[in-house]
Parts: sequence; C-alpha cells; structure tokens
Amino acid sequence: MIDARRSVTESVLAFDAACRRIPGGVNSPVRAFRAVGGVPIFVERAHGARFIDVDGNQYIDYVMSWGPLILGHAPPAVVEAIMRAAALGTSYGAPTKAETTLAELVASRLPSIERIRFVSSGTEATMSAVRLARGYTKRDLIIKFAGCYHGHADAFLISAGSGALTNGVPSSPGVPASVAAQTLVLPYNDIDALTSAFAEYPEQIAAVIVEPYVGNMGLVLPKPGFLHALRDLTSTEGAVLIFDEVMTGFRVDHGGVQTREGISPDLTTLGKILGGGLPIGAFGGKAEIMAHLSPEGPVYQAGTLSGNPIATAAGIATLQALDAPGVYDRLENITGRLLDGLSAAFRKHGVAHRAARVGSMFGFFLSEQPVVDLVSAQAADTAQYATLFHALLARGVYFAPSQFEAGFVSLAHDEATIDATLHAVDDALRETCGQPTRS
Ligand code: HOZ
Repeated sequence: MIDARRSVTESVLAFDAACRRIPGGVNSPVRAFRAVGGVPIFVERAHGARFIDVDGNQYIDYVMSWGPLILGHAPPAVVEAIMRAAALGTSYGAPTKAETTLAELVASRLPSIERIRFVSSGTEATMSAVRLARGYTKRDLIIKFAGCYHGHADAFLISAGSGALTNGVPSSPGVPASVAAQTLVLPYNDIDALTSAFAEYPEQIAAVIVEPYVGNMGLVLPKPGFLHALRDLTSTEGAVLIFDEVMTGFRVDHGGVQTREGISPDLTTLGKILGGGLPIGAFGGKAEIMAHLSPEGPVYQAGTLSGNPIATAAGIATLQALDAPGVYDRLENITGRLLDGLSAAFRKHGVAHRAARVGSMFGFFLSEQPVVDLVSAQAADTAQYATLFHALLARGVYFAPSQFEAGFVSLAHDEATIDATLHAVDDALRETCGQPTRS
C-alpha cells in the first residue's frame, strides 16, 4: 500500500522556487526526475543509510550522492575531520602536508599511480588526463566507449551516459564539430571495433578512456578478456590507457577495478569516495607520463581549490576508515543480499530483468536481453522503471531516478535496512504488476 500520509508539499514548493532561478530547478540534470516524471525530493538532512526530505519523510538511500558515501551519510570520523580542518582555514592556495598524505594513501592502494595530481571534480580529472595523454603522445585522437560517461568536458559529451543519456541528448549541442571529430566512439565490450580503429588511424590515437566497470548506463560489466585486450592493444599501439575509476575507485575494492582485475592502466582518474563526500578529483599514473605535467613539464593544468584542505581531510578520514578489517567483504555480502532479494521479487512477480552487482555497486535493467553495451542497455523498459521508482519512493526507498545509473550500498546499510527495502519492493511490485506469478 502506498503510504497516503507521505506528503511532498514542501518539495513541490521548493522545486517551484528553484525552477524560477535555476535551469530545470537543479544543479545537475538527473536530479530533476525528468526520466521518471514527478517532482524531485528536496533533502533536508541525512544520517547513515537514510535521508529525510523537507516534508519530514524518511527514505532508504541507494543513490548515496552517486557513490562517494561508502561509509554512509555523515559518518562521525569524516564529519570530525571536516570540522577540525575547517577550523584551521578553508582554503590556502598553497601546499599542505595533508595533500602528500592523501597522495601516499592513494598510491599504496593503487600501485599503478606512481604520481598523482588532485583537482576538484571527476570532470576536471578526466579532462586533464586526456590533455596529458595528448601532450605525452603528441597525438590528437581519443577513443571512448558509447554509454560511458567521463564528466561533461567537450571531448566526452559524445554518446555519453548518465544525465546525457537519461535526458536523451548523449551528444550535446555546444560541442564544436571539430572537437567531437577528435573523439572516436566505439561499442563497449567490442574488442574487434577497437582493433579496427587502431588499424584505421595508425599512430594517431593518443588515449583510450574507459569506465572499466560502466556505472553510467546502469551497471554494465566487461566480458571476460575485454579489459585485458584493451591493455594489450593500447600497449602495442603506443596509446595511453586511462581507467576512469571516479566511480569504482575504492568502491569495488581498496584498489578499484585495476586491482580486482590485475590490470595496470597508464593513467587513472579518481573522485567521489576519494573526497569523502566533498568535491575532489584526481588523476595519476606512470611517473614518466606525469612528469609532462606543469610545472615539471609543459602540459598545463591548475586549480585554486585543488587539494583543498577540507576535502583532503575528508578523503583521508574516509580511506582510513576503509582499512578496517572485512569492510569490503561486508559490503559485498550486504549488496548480495539486496540483489538476490530483488531478483527473487522480480521473478515472483514475473518481471523480466537483468541484475548486476560488483562490490557495493549494483544495477538492474528491466529487460529480457543480456546487457553488454549501450544498445542493449537502451532496450530496457524505462517506463516500467519509472513506475517502479515511484512505487518505491512512496514506500520510502530511493533508487536512482533513471534506469541508466548504478546504485550504491554503504556500510550503514545493515541487514534490517535491506530487508525493509525488499519488503517495500515486494509490496511495490504487487501494486504495479498485480498478483504474483508464484509465491
Ligand atoms: N552524473 C551523476 C550520476 N552519474 C549525477 C550527478 C548528480 O546529479 O549529483
């Protein structure tokens, strides 16, 4: 039963006010609920696995700020670190020892990162990594994969995932044709297409950038051998392999996809968990490549808030908390409980679906067919997803307001939270699908 007491009057008013001044009423498009319809929920506060909206409703959160909050909302160790740092000054525009501490913590977890530079967002990280790869190789072309999202720099808004895909403009107006022409787009999981691209553009491809586990068209995982083939081909062809681990870094393992898969990319981009919920990004990798970065080398990159002391403190506290024994096993188990339960509920109510999970990332497509790339992801039933989304929202469960995003579980999601979610899912499916096909 939908909770009839759940009023969202204040969210409606807040959205109206926002729309008058802010395009679409939001500062990042997916938040606007365009893909699922209705009015976005305005948040007042959050703790652990839950947030409370401006009407006083409580939600179990599986968006978790789109990934950074692996410890849950407002974890005491991180909040205390932020407060300690803020009391000492909010920004200096001069170096601090804490930046080196965070750099060492990253390098000890991702051995491919011999040297690193901190920036303020994932977009800055990927944009800078590509510039560095171009400066290093003295080549211009880059390859990305359809449905991967690497932030909103011009070079990446071509067949992009996430909000671009959700809102139906995967290749954005405003990106000059001459810039778009420098980005070759291939299907994810298609190594033959990659081989052909290198044959067609010999010694012209500076870099291949990939979300090694794609989290921006829903969760799509690599076919066996795909990532290793990527590594081999880029090495042979002299192109820089960039793993965009903004979402997966410290999420699927201490060392991200690269340690899980045993692959050493040339450059890696990071963000999200790295800043413990504060704005941060980073790119790093082989010392030989990073030496081309200004002021050691000629490739320019800079930022007033880069290495910001509060974000750095939050990042250090978060990475240290993730060192507690058994953390990643616990995350994997609790996510397994959620996904097993979701799949069982879908089966019970006769809903065609394809579920995927890795570490504490998950996704499910409402689709019959296996999902391996953008084309198969787009075959999912987005209208059915929207119906389910709202039925769950009414029951206090907040999944991503788009079929084309991953979900995230945190250490604050305990068994009782998952079971409450699954109860809501069963109830929501009973309402939206009618009687179960079997009990
Ligand atoms: N691009 C983010 C999801 N992959 C959404 C960011 C936001 O709306 O906060």
